[in-house]
Amino acid sequence: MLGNSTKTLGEFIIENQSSFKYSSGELSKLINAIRLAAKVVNHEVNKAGLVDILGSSGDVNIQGETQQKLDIHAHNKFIESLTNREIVCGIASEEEEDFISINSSDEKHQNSYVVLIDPLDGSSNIDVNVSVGTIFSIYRRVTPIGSPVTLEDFLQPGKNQVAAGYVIYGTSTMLVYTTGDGVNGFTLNPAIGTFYLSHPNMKFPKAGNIYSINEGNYNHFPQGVKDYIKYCQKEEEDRPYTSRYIGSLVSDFHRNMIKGGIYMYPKSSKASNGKLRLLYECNPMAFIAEQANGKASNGHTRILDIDPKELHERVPFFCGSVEMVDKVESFM
Ligand code: P6P
Repeated sequence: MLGNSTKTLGEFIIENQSSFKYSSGELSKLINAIRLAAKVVNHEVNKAGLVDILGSSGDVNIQGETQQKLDIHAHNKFIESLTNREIVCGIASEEEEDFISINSSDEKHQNSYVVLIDPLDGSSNIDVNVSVGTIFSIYRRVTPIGSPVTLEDFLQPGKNQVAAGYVIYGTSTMLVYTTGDGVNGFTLNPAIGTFYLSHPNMKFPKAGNIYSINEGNYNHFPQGVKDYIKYCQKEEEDRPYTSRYIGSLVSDFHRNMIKGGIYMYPKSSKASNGKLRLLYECNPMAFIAEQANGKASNGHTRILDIDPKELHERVPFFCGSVEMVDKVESFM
Protein backbone atom coordinates (compact mmCIF):
# COMPACT_ATOMS: atom_id res chain seq x y z
CA MET A 1 0.00 0.00 0.00
CA LEU A 2 2.91 2.30 0.57
CA GLY A 3 3.70 2.31 -3.13
CA ASN A 4 5.93 5.10 -4.20
CA SER A 5 3.84 7.83 -2.65
CA THR A 6 5.88 10.95 -2.18
CA LYS A 7 2.97 13.22 -1.21
CA THR A 8 3.40 14.50 2.32
CA LEU A 9 0.59 15.21 4.77
CA GLY A 10 1.40 18.89 4.54
CA GLU A 11 1.01 18.91 0.74
CA PHE A 12 -2.20 16.87 1.03
CA ILE A 13 -3.73 19.34 3.48
CA ILE A 14 -2.94 22.28 1.21
CA GLU A 15 -4.29 20.47 -1.86
CA ASN A 16 -7.53 19.53 -0.09
CA GLN A 17 -8.27 22.49 2.13
CA SER A 18 -10.64 23.93 -0.46
CA SER A 19 -12.91 20.91 0.09
CA PHE A 20 -13.11 21.80 3.80
CA LYS A 21 -16.38 23.75 4.06
CA TYR A 22 -15.03 26.22 6.57
CA SER A 23 -12.07 28.55 6.43
CA SER A 24 -9.29 26.62 4.76
CA GLY A 25 -6.56 27.87 7.06
CA GLU A 26 -8.41 26.58 10.13
CA LEU A 27 -8.34 22.97 8.94
CA SER A 28 -4.63 23.19 8.26
CA LYS A 29 -3.96 24.52 11.75
CA LEU A 30 -6.08 21.75 13.32
CA ILE A 31 -4.48 18.87 11.45
CA ASN A 32 -1.00 20.36 11.84
CA ALA A 33 -1.50 20.50 15.60
CA ILE A 34 -2.55 16.84 15.61
CA ARG A 35 0.39 15.95 13.38
CA LEU A 36 2.94 17.57 15.68
CA ALA A 37 1.51 15.98 18.84
CA ALA A 38 1.40 12.58 17.10
CA LYS A 39 5.12 12.76 16.39
CA VAL A 40 5.92 13.73 19.97
CA VAL A 41 3.74 10.99 21.46
CA ASN A 42 5.11 8.47 18.97
CA HIS A 43 8.60 9.17 20.24
CA GLU A 44 7.54 8.53 23.85
CA VAL A 45 5.43 5.46 23.05
CA ASN A 46 8.26 3.85 21.13
CA LYS A 47 10.59 3.96 24.11
CA ALA A 48 7.93 3.37 26.78
CA GLY A 49 8.71 -0.33 26.98
CA LEU A 50 12.29 0.53 27.71
CA VAL A 51 11.23 2.84 30.53
CA ASP A 52 8.96 0.15 31.97
CA ILE A 53 11.61 -2.51 31.77
CA LEU A 54 14.52 -0.47 33.05
CA GLY A 55 12.52 1.72 35.40
CA SER A 56 14.58 4.79 36.26
CA SER A 57 16.06 5.09 32.79
CA GLY A 58 13.03 7.24 31.83
CA ASP A 59 13.68 10.81 30.70
CA VAL A 60 13.09 13.78 32.95
CA ASN A 61 11.46 16.88 31.46
CA ILE A 62 12.94 20.37 31.50
CA GLN A 63 11.46 21.06 34.91
CA GLY A 64 13.31 18.04 36.22
CA GLU A 65 10.03 16.17 36.74
CA THR A 66 10.20 12.40 36.41
CA GLN A 67 8.60 10.78 33.36
CA GLN A 68 4.84 11.03 33.69
CA LYS A 69 2.44 8.16 33.08
CA LEU A 70 2.19 7.80 29.33
CA ASP A 71 -1.55 8.48 29.10
CA ILE A 72 -1.10 11.76 30.95
CA HIS A 73 1.97 12.56 28.91
CA ALA A 74 0.05 12.01 25.66
CA HIS A 75 -2.86 14.06 27.03
CA ASN A 76 -0.56 16.94 27.91
CA LYS A 77 1.16 16.91 24.51
CA PHE A 78 -2.10 17.04 22.56
CA ILE A 79 -3.51 19.75 24.86
CA GLU A 80 -0.30 21.78 24.49
CA SER A 81 -0.23 21.45 20.71
CA LEU A 82 -3.92 22.29 20.25
CA THR A 83 -3.75 25.20 22.69
CA ASN A 84 -0.87 26.91 20.96
CA ARG A 85 -2.65 27.26 17.64
CA GLU A 86 -5.31 29.89 18.48
CA ILE A 87 -7.88 27.68 16.76
CA VAL A 88 -9.49 25.63 19.54
CA CYS A 89 -11.75 27.07 22.25
CA GLY A 90 -12.20 23.89 24.25
CA ILE A 91 -10.90 20.35 24.67
CA ALA A 92 -12.47 17.29 26.31
CA SER A 93 -10.25 14.33 27.12
CA GLU A 94 -10.66 10.87 28.58
CA GLU A 95 -8.01 11.94 31.08
CA GLU A 96 -10.03 14.91 32.46
CA GLU A 97 -13.40 14.77 34.20
CA ASP A 98 -14.45 18.22 32.89
CA PHE A 99 -13.78 19.92 29.57
CA ILE A 100 -10.88 22.35 29.35
CA SER A 101 -11.70 25.90 28.22
CA ILE A 102 -8.95 27.32 26.02
CA ASN A 103 -8.90 31.11 26.18
CA SER A 104 -7.50 32.85 23.11
CA SER A 105 -4.53 35.01 23.90
CA ASP A 106 -6.71 38.11 23.48
CA GLU A 107 -9.18 36.59 25.97
CA LYS A 108 -11.92 37.19 23.38
CA HIS A 109 -12.83 33.51 22.89
CA GLN A 110 -12.63 33.93 19.12
CA ASN A 111 -11.63 30.34 18.42
CA SER A 112 -14.27 28.26 16.64
CA TYR A 113 -13.46 24.57 17.25
CA VAL A 114 -13.74 22.06 20.06
CA VAL A 115 -11.70 18.84 20.12
CA LEU A 116 -12.53 15.64 22.01
CA ILE A 117 -9.73 13.16 22.45
CA ASP A 118 -8.72 9.79 23.81
CA PRO A 119 -5.01 10.57 24.12
CA LEU A 120 -3.78 6.99 24.42
CA ASP A 121 -6.40 4.31 23.84
CA GLY A 122 -5.39 0.78 24.84
CA SER A 123 -2.46 2.07 26.91
CA SER A 124 -2.48 -1.06 29.08
CA ASN A 125 -1.01 -2.75 25.99
CA ILE A 126 2.15 -0.65 26.20
CA ASP A 127 3.65 -2.98 28.81
CA VAL A 128 3.26 -5.95 26.46
CA ASN A 129 4.44 -4.06 23.36
CA VAL A 130 1.09 -4.13 21.57
CA SER A 131 0.08 -1.17 19.40
CA VAL A 132 -2.00 1.64 20.91
CA GLY A 133 -3.66 4.73 19.47
CA THR A 134 -4.87 8.29 19.84
CA ILE A 135 -8.44 9.08 18.75
CA PHE A 136 -9.69 12.62 18.04
CA SER A 137 -13.01 14.23 17.14
CA ILE A 138 -13.47 17.84 16.00
CA TYR A 139 -16.60 20.04 15.97
CA ARG A 140 -17.33 23.70 15.39
CA ARG A 141 -18.71 25.29 18.57
CA VAL A 142 -22.48 25.87 18.64
CA THR A 143 -22.50 28.66 21.25
CA PRO A 144 -21.71 32.23 20.13
CA ILE A 145 -18.09 33.01 19.28
CA GLY A 146 -16.81 35.52 21.81
CA SER A 147 -18.45 33.76 24.75
CA PRO A 148 -16.77 31.10 26.90
CA VAL A 149 -17.13 27.56 25.59
CA THR A 150 -19.85 25.51 27.31
CA LEU A 151 -20.72 21.82 27.75
CA GLU A 152 -23.27 22.26 24.95
CA ASP A 153 -20.41 22.71 22.50
CA PHE A 154 -19.18 19.20 23.36
CA LEU A 155 -22.51 17.34 23.63
CA GLN A 156 -23.15 17.38 19.88
CA PRO A 157 -24.30 14.32 17.89
CA GLY A 158 -21.50 12.66 15.92
CA LYS A 159 -23.06 13.68 12.60
CA ASN A 160 -21.96 17.27 13.40
CA GLN A 161 -18.26 16.38 13.37
CA VAL A 162 -16.15 18.39 10.89
CA ALA A 163 -13.13 16.09 11.20
CA ALA A 164 -12.08 12.93 13.02
CA GLY A 165 -9.17 10.56 12.98
CA TYR A 166 -6.75 8.34 14.84
CA VAL A 167 -3.05 7.81 15.21
CA ILE A 168 -1.95 4.19 15.45
CA TYR A 169 1.43 3.62 17.12
CA GLY A 170 2.10 0.19 15.68
CA THR A 171 4.76 -1.52 13.58
CA SER A 172 4.64 1.81 11.83
CA THR A 173 2.97 4.99 13.01
CA MET A 174 0.03 6.14 10.94
CA LEU A 175 -2.32 9.11 10.99
CA VAL A 176 -5.73 8.28 9.48
CA TYR A 177 -8.36 11.01 9.24
CA THR A 178 -11.41 12.38 7.45
CA THR A 179 -12.89 15.85 7.02
CA GLY A 180 -16.06 14.45 5.46
CA ASP A 181 -14.57 13.84 2.04
CA GLY A 182 -13.25 10.28 2.34
CA VAL A 183 -10.57 8.70 4.55
CA ASN A 184 -6.82 8.92 3.94
CA GLY A 185 -3.94 7.24 5.77
CA PHE A 186 -0.46 8.69 6.23
CA THR A 187 2.57 6.72 7.38
CA LEU A 188 5.33 8.37 9.37
CA ASN A 189 8.88 8.09 8.11
CA PRO A 190 10.57 8.35 11.52
CA ALA A 191 13.96 9.00 9.98
CA ILE A 192 12.82 12.42 8.78
CA GLY A 193 9.66 12.94 10.87
CA THR A 194 7.40 13.28 7.85
CA PHE A 195 4.00 11.65 7.24
CA TYR A 196 3.52 10.36 3.66
CA LEU A 197 0.20 9.52 1.97
CA SER A 198 0.42 5.70 2.01
CA HIS A 199 -3.30 4.71 2.05
CA PRO A 200 -5.34 7.05 -0.15
CA ASN A 201 -9.16 6.83 -0.15
CA MET A 202 -9.45 3.98 2.39
CA LYS A 203 -12.64 1.90 2.15
CA PHE A 204 -14.12 -0.91 4.24
CA PRO A 205 -14.77 -4.01 2.09
CA LYS A 206 -18.58 -4.52 2.07
CA ALA A 207 -18.10 -7.90 3.74
CA GLY A 208 -15.29 -9.58 5.58
CA ASN A 209 -14.45 -12.68 7.62
CA ILE A 210 -12.90 -11.14 10.74
CA TYR A 211 -14.92 -10.58 13.90
CA SER A 212 -13.35 -8.74 16.85
CA ILE A 213 -14.92 -9.12 20.31
CA ASN A 214 -13.78 -10.11 23.79
CA GLU A 215 -15.28 -13.59 23.88
CA GLY A 216 -14.28 -13.87 27.52
CA ASN A 217 -17.46 -11.92 28.21
CA TYR A 218 -19.59 -14.36 26.16
CA ASN A 219 -21.80 -15.47 29.03
CA HIS A 220 -22.65 -11.83 29.82
CA PHE A 221 -23.63 -10.80 26.27
CA PRO A 222 -27.22 -10.23 25.06
CA GLN A 223 -28.64 -13.33 23.34
CA GLY A 224 -28.46 -11.69 19.88
CA VAL A 225 -24.71 -11.20 20.23
CA LYS A 226 -24.27 -14.80 21.41
CA ASP A 227 -26.29 -15.96 18.37
CA TYR A 228 -24.12 -13.89 16.00
CA ILE A 229 -20.91 -15.32 17.45
CA LYS A 230 -22.27 -18.86 17.00
CA TYR A 231 -23.29 -17.90 13.43
CA CYS A 232 -19.69 -16.86 12.73
CA GLN A 233 -18.32 -20.05 14.30
CA LYS A 234 -20.69 -22.37 12.41
CA GLU A 235 -18.67 -24.59 10.06
CA GLU A 236 -20.09 -23.87 6.61
CA GLU A 237 -17.91 -23.49 3.52
CA ASP A 238 -19.15 -19.98 2.72
CA ARG A 239 -18.34 -18.61 6.14
CA PRO A 240 -14.61 -19.02 6.88
CA TYR A 241 -14.69 -16.54 9.79
CA THR A 242 -11.69 -15.85 11.98
CA SER A 243 -11.59 -14.15 15.39
CA ARG A 244 -9.03 -11.39 15.85
CA TYR A 245 -9.07 -9.21 19.00
CA ILE A 246 -6.03 -7.11 19.89
CA GLY A 247 -7.56 -5.27 22.84
CA SER A 248 -6.79 -1.96 21.16
CA LEU A 249 -9.77 -0.42 19.35
CA VAL A 250 -7.66 1.58 16.91
CA SER A 251 -5.66 -1.51 15.88
CA ASP A 252 -8.68 -3.79 15.46
CA PHE A 253 -10.56 -1.07 13.57
CA HIS A 254 -7.59 -0.31 11.29
CA ARG A 255 -7.03 -3.97 10.39
CA ASN A 256 -10.75 -4.52 9.78
CA MET A 257 -10.96 -1.44 7.53
CA ILE A 258 -8.14 -2.79 5.36
CA LYS A 259 -9.14 -6.48 5.34
CA GLY A 260 -12.88 -6.36 6.05
CA GLY A 261 -14.36 -7.18 9.44
CA ILE A 262 -16.45 -6.08 12.39
CA TYR A 263 -15.49 -4.78 15.84
CA MET A 264 -18.02 -5.29 18.63
CA TYR A 265 -18.14 -4.04 22.19
CA PRO A 266 -21.72 -4.85 23.27
CA LYS A 267 -23.46 -4.06 26.50
CA SER A 268 -23.38 -6.93 28.95
CA SER A 269 -24.61 -7.89 32.39
CA LYS A 270 -21.28 -6.47 33.60
CA ALA A 271 -21.47 -3.20 31.63
CA SER A 272 -24.99 -1.98 30.93
CA ASN A 273 -23.84 0.41 28.16
CA GLY A 274 -20.70 -1.41 27.10
CA LYS A 275 -17.26 0.06 27.74
CA LEU A 276 -16.47 2.47 24.90
CA ARG A 277 -17.08 6.21 25.22
CA LEU A 278 -19.45 7.80 22.73
CA LEU A 279 -17.80 11.19 22.32
CA TYR A 280 -14.11 10.45 21.87
CA GLU A 281 -14.06 6.80 20.81
CA CYS A 282 -17.28 5.74 19.08
CA ASN A 283 -18.24 8.98 17.28
CA PRO A 284 -14.84 9.59 15.61
CA MET A 285 -14.47 5.92 14.62
CA ALA A 286 -18.06 5.90 13.33
CA PHE A 287 -17.43 9.05 11.23
CA ILE A 288 -14.34 7.41 9.72
CA ALA A 289 -16.22 4.12 9.18
CA GLU A 290 -19.09 5.79 7.30
CA GLN A 291 -16.68 7.87 5.23
CA ALA A 292 -15.03 4.55 4.28
CA ASN A 293 -18.36 2.95 3.22
CA GLY A 294 -18.60 1.11 6.54
CA LYS A 295 -21.27 1.28 9.25
CA ALA A 296 -21.41 1.94 13.00
CA SER A 297 -24.35 1.41 15.35
CA ASN A 298 -25.16 0.64 18.98
CA GLY A 299 -26.92 -2.48 17.70
CA HIS A 300 -30.09 -0.57 16.83
CA THR A 301 -29.30 3.11 16.15
CA ARG A 302 -26.70 4.83 13.96
CA ILE A 303 -23.92 5.99 16.32
CA LEU A 304 -23.69 9.41 14.64
CA ASP A 305 -27.39 10.10 15.34
CA ILE A 306 -27.14 9.58 19.11
CA ASP A 307 -27.69 12.76 21.14
CA PRO A 308 -25.07 12.76 23.92
CA LYS A 309 -26.20 13.51 27.47
CA GLU A 310 -22.86 13.33 29.31
CA LEU A 311 -19.23 13.95 28.39
CA HIS A 312 -18.04 10.42 29.25
CA GLU A 313 -21.13 8.41 28.44
CA ARG A 314 -20.65 4.87 27.13
CA VAL A 315 -22.53 3.14 24.31
CA PRO A 316 -22.57 -0.38 22.88
CA PHE A 317 -20.50 -0.32 19.67
CA PHE A 318 -20.73 -2.41 16.47
CA CYS A 319 -18.57 -1.06 13.65
CA GLY A 320 -17.08 -2.26 10.38
CA SER A 321 -18.05 -3.79 7.04
CA VAL A 322 -21.63 -2.81 6.31
CA GLU A 323 -22.91 -6.35 5.58
CA MET A 324 -21.43 -7.63 8.86
CA VAL A 325 -22.96 -4.83 10.95
CA ASP A 326 -26.31 -5.41 9.20
CA LYS A 327 -26.02 -9.14 10.02
CA VAL A 328 -25.32 -8.68 13.74
CA GLU A 329 -28.16 -6.13 13.93
CA SER A 330 -30.49 -8.75 12.42
CA PHE A 331 -29.63 -11.04 15.35
CA MET A 332 -30.24 -8.25 17.87
P1 P6P B 1 -11.60 -5.32 27.10
C1 P6P B 1 -8.90 -0.21 25.54
O1 P6P B 1 -9.01 -0.07 26.96
C2 P6P B 1 -10.32 -0.21 24.99
O2 P6P B 1 -10.93 1.01 25.27
C3 P6P B 1 -10.28 -0.47 23.49
O3 P6P B 1 -9.19 0.08 22.86
C4 P6P B 1 -10.29 -1.99 23.43
O4 P6P B 1 -10.84 -2.50 22.23
C5 P6P B 1 -11.15 -2.36 24.64
O5 P6P B 1 -11.05 -1.28 25.57
C6 P6P B 1 -10.66 -3.62 25.33
O6 P6P B 1 -11.53 -3.86 26.42
O7 P6P B 1 -12.69 -5.21 28.12
O8 P6P B 1 -11.93 -6.31 26.00
O9 P6P B 1 -10.22 -5.55 27.68
